[in-house]
Amino acid sequence: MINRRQFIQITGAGAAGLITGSMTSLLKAGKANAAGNISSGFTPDLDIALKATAGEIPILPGNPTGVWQFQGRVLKGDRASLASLDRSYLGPIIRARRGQKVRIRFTNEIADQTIVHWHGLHVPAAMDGHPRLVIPRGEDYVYEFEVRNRAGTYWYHPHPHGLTGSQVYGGLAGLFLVSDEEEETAGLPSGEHDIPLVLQDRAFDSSNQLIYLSGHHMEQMNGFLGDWILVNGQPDFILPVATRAYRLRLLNGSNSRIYKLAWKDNSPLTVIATDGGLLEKPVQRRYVMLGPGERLELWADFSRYAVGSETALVSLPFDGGMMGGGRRGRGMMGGSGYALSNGTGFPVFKVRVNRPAKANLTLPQRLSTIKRYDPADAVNREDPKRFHLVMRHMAWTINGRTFRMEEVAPEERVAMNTLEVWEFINEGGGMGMMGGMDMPHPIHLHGMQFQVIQRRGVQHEGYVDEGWKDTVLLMPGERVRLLVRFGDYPGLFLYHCHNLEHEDMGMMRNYLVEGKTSAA
Ligand SMILES: [Cu+2]
Repeated sequence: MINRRQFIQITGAGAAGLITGSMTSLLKAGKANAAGNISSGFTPDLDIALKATAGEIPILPGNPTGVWQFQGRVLKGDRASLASLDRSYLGPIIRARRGQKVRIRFTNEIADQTIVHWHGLHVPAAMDGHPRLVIPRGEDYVYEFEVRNRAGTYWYHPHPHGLTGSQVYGGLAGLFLVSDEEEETAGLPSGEHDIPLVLQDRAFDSSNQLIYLSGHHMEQMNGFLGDWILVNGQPDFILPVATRAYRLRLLNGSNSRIYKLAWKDNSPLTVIATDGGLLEKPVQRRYVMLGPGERLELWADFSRYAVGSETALVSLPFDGGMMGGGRRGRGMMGGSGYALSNGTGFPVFKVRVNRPAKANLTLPQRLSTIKRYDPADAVNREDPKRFHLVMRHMAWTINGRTFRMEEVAPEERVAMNTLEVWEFINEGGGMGMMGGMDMPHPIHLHGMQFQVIQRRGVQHEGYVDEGWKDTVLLMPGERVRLLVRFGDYPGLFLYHCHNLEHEDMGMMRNYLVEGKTSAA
């Protein structure tokens, strides 16, 4: 498989401007688009131009902040398929229906090489944003895929090896919301009552510019933690609501921060969806854990609040398993001088009940149908594949290995259309382990949604494993068993820690789906 840049190098054209008409048609001629070019056999329902570019945006009072951001434009299809978040560096919200064919013409206008990953979406390997497919500034990569996922809250962000943390931190991330018929008949709040909330933390210097890692190895081993909590790119976020029910779509888009979310008044959270869409029925939790990359959707009914009252979503204190101290900086908690370590409590956003509602919805008792995998159908049901999350030679590894661009170990080979049991183990004790260095690891599998069938070593109740997942959080001492069905797309996909600093250090591996090429 080659991308356009490699093609140009191979053919000796050297620069995009030198591509002749016949070469252009040659580039477009392929029946199956496996190389990021426009494919003649693909008729999109939605055709989008998306670029990663540098910009400036006011975040804190005073100087604007230099950021990177995705900017989009609808070329064909419903203009409402792209929606910008007000005054935010975040990329446009992309809305698509299940079954739609989507083309995204991505252009890289930032200095770094990059590539875009559609987190949670089931797409062919060439469309998944593997780091081997990176493009330099000035190049483009065309994504073409059919949306096959259930309705849900997915997202997109860069995935170049070693640079994902800095690029997401710089502002490159956006939501990808999928709708379908099942969701539409579930009776959920919609329109202005369906609210995306992207949680991220950032650190700023005295002229309001973003500070990332200092370059200290220990800081990267921990993962980046900022002392400002931003919601949809804004500090001190306030959500104005009416006295009625809302659907709140939460994405943890932070590099390494984990949230232990609860309502300020201790009322239980009503969870209606996880990474891969709606649960079968709502579940209640006193609090929920949300690791980097994970999504949760809440049913939040403010009808029992008086107009003029306030509440808040908070992050409760927990043992974050930090390896060292946090960043020094100005704190949002009244300027204590220290940043928020992973596990320090803080308010996430305020809710201000500012108007009465004329009508309300009642919480549906049935949300969707989830087809449960049967562990007995797994090809390795007697012998789960085990993946140990361990530190080795001062680097986070999976089974002692770090990322190599095209390397696939024996246990990382899987067959198309087979169900496997994968177990991730965060129990430390690996080679080179030192005491007190256990850390949480949110593990993300590309290409599909999986089911969590067992957790051991868990000391709390904040997980929502009832629904489809693509990212699963393991706190120190925990192990989790997953049922994973490898689908109909062959090729190289990633699995990795979604602590983006861990990922950039190489806590990422390939898995290879082997089998005959499907027609799709
Ligand atoms: Cu990790």
